[in-house]
Parts: sequence; C-alpha cells; structure tokens
Amino acid sequence: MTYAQLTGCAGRAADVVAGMSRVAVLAEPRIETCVGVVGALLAGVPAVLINPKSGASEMAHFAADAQPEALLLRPGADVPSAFRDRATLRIDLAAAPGAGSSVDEPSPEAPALIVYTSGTTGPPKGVVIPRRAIATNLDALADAWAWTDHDVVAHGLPLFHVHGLVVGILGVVRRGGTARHVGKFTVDAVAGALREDATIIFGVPTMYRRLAEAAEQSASVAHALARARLLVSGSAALPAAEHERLERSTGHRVVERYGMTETLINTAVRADGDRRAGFVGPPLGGVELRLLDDAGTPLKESDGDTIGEIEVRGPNLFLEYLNRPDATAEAMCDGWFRTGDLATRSADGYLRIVGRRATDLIKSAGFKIGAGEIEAALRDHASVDDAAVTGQPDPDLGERVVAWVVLREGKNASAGELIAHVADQLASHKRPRVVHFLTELPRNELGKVQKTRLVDGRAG
Ligand code: MLC
Ligand code: AMP
Repeated sequence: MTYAQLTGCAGRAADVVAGMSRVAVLAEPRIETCVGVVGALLAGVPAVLINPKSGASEMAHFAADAQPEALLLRPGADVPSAFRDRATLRIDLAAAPGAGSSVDEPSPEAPALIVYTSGTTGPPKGVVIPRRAIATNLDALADAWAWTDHDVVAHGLPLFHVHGLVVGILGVVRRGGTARHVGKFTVDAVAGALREDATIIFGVPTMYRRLAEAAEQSASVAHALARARLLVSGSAALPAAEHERLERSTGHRVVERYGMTETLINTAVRADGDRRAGFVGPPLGGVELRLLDDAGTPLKESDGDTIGEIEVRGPNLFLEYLNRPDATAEAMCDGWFRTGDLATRSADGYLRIVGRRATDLIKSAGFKIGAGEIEAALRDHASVDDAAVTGQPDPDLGERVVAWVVLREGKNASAGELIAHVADQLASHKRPRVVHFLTELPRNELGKVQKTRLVDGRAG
C-alpha cells in the first residue's frame, strides 16, 4: 500500500468514526489493522487494540471496560460476541477513498491508544497512551537508530501491543518509510524480507533465538541476517548467549531496547553505540530514569553493580489506567512511574535489567502474563479446588506458564481439559504449557502459597 492509498483508506475510516468517543480495532496481523488505527488517529478518536485471540471473558472485559462505540475489522472477520451490540466498520481496501479531514489536529495530551496489559491480579488494565507519548518516543527512537524514510522495517509482531503497533508500524508511518509485516512470524518470512529490501528487523528474544538457531544451520539464513542494518530486540531479556550465538553466525550484534506499555521505549542502544550483550543501552532523549534502593532513595552509584528499581519520567509516559485511578495512583509518584523492573547502571549510563519485583508476572515469548488471571480461570473450573501459576525458565520462551492444580475430591480433569478451559477464557498465549497435579499447595503460616517451592520437576 502506498502512502496515498493509506491516506484514502484511513481517511474513509476517519470519516466514519469522527465524533465517536472511542473505537475498538480487532488487531489481526493484517494491513486492515494499520488502516483502522491510522484512521482513528486521523479522526482524533482513541483506538482500543483488541487481541483477536482473546478468550471470552477477556473480550467481555474489553467491551465493558473501554466502552468502544464501534469495532473496526476486516471484511469477513467474525465479530466477537462481546461486541455484537456495537456498530461495526469493515475496513474495505477496495472502497472509495475518504477525505479524513473532518477534525483539527487534537491536543498532544489527547488519548491516542488504549492498550491492555496484565497485572499480577485481576483482569488486564487499559493503558491510555496520549498522542504526545507516541510522537516524542518515535522521534527519540529515530534519533537513536538514525531511522529514516529509506529504512524498510520488517517484523511478524502482533499488532495489539506497543512493540508491533507503535514501534513497528506507527514508527514507520511517522518517518515515511516502508513497513513489511510478514503476518505470522517464521524464520523464513523474516529472512525473505531481508533478502528483498528490509534494513531493520524488530523482534522479541524468542524470535531471535529461533533466528540464531536457523542461522547456525543455514548459511542462507545467516547471510540474510547479515544484510540488516539493525537487528533490534526488546519486550524481554535477550540472553547474552543468544546475542553471542547470532554474532558468531552472522557477524551482527543485536541492538537491545527496554520498554513497557505504560512508558513506550525507555532505553535503547544507539545505532552507533556499543552493542553490549545483556545491556539495554542508555535512556532515550527526553526520558528521565533513576534507580531506587529498597528504602525508595535514588541510587547515586553508577557502578554497574548496585541493583535498584527503575523509575521513569518524561513525555513518553501514559496518562492513566482506564477506570483504575487506584492502580494509576499506586504506580505514579511525583510524576515518576514505578516500573517494577530491577536494574544496574554502568558509569556510561548503560542499563542492565536483572529482574523484576513481582514474582506473579510472567514474561513468555515477550507477552506479559499475570499469574492471578490464569489462577482465577483455573479455579473457575468445576473440578478445580485450588490452583497456583508460576513462570518457569524456558530456553525458547524465556519463561513458560506452568499450572499447579489441586482437584476437588472425587472430581477429575485432564491437563488438556484445563488448558482448553483457560484458552476459552483468556488469550491463547496465556494457556499453561504444563499442568502439575498436587494433593495440596505449599502454604506458609499465613496461608500464602509458597511459589518458590513450586519448581518444575521438584514440587514440595
Ligand atoms: C501454545 N500452543 C499450545 C500451547 N501454547 N498448544 C497447546 N497447549 C499450549 N499450552 C501452540 C500455539 O498455539 C502454536 O500453534 C504452537 O503451539 C507454537 O506456539 P508458540 O511456541 O507460542 O510459538 P508461536 O506461535 O510461533 O509464537 C511465538 C512468537 C509469539 C514469539 C511468534 O509468542 C509472539 O508473537 N510474541 C511476541 C509478543 C509481543 O509482541 N510482545 C510485546 C509486548 S509490548 P499454532 O497452531 O498457532 O502455530 C512490550 C513493551 C516492549 O512488551 O518493550 O516492547
Ligand atoms: P509489557 O507490560 O508487555 O509492556 O512488558 C513490559 C516489561 O517487559 C518490562 O517491564 C520489562 O520487564 C520487560 N522488558 C521489555 N524490554 C525488555 C528488555 N529489553 N530486557 C528485559 N526486559 C524487558
């Protein structure tokens, strides 16, 4: 699609949604999703990104919590039942172009996107991202990566999170270059895009691990990767071993950046910076970052050793959690956002993420997953008496979701049945990969589950 075609198609969507309070976009990995989001942005209408593989209870939550007036989706896509009472707008690429010029440029503080992210407990929270955060963050990234309209960005990231949609699509639209979304991520699709014309690849560590493995086995994949100007990894930690493995077969060092739905991208290794395995680079231009010790005092040391919790302040921050003033107040302090991530800082300002405060947050293949959501879905099953969910180390996914289940007396359920039950309620990536059956969960004197005692292959 050319920019002229995008203007026409998104303009038509903008003409239809103009004046609405909010619209939802069924964010399949397709060009219609990009058109729908650009259309909503043109019209100044906040767009709620919906994972099309969400389960029934999540869909119901998104529809009730965000109250979108309409759902934007491609012709032929099924309308999820939770959205059947809303207007639908089919993004038809063949329809007559629209003008999209019915509104003035909204305020930079106006909400642009609502992106759902998991917490430790309860249903996902809607992160309200203003236009100013997107614009300033994309410009800071362009500066860090010398990103221009000559670049061709290729990726197979989902379009319902900031990585794929904001950085991977809107980043390109803001620069005026080319985005090449490969649909479903595969090594061959990414290598193929690089053989054609891609200059930058965006991906999560699981994708780079799969690329590294393929590059070791195939000179053709290794050559394709070697052609890239930048291989950028984010959304989870890229193990140093994968970084070095890729370098051995492609001669390329991956550029890491560290972000969050609430903050967009905070730090990034610059295109001309030192690409150090395990480091996510210095703060982006305009982003203030500090590390706090356990007492909440900002660390003075930049010794590469002392660990503190990352707090962030700057124009990249979100506005609020939708309908959750309690959660917003808890996360913010004097304009600083508490990330929950733990890091060290080197003398030259490079950050190294070493962990996170909450054990009940799992990062699996770059997706943030709350243990509480899955535990609630499991407890909802008629045969389940009690359940705990942990993230266990996984060579491919970083962490895998593991469920520990106590069945009700006299009841039965197989692992497959429980996994399917979770998949009915929640997004497909939240399904437990493994289910262990226990007679009881280990608890302390206060009745709290001792999750450190729940380790794959050694429960108790
Ligand atoms: C998965 N499968 C299961 C299963 N779990 N089957 C049975 N039981 C289970 N418990 C199936 C899948 O549906 C799939 O089948 C197959 O097993 C392989 O699944 P997978 O191992 O998950 O691989 P894949 O589908 O290839 O997905 C890997 C991936 C994906 C890396 C492409 O996880 C991904 O796109 N991750 C990106 C996440 C992301 O964008 N995060 C950004 C958040 S923003 P089938 O039939 O479907 O193939 C953010 C801020 C920032 O964090 O800093 O960026
Ligand atoms: P999300 O809620 O999906 O936006 O995930 C944000 C979280 O992903 C951060 O709080 C970090 O824990 C993690 N994350 C993102 N990028 C990186 C990175 N480069 N290295 C380590 N962790 C990361």
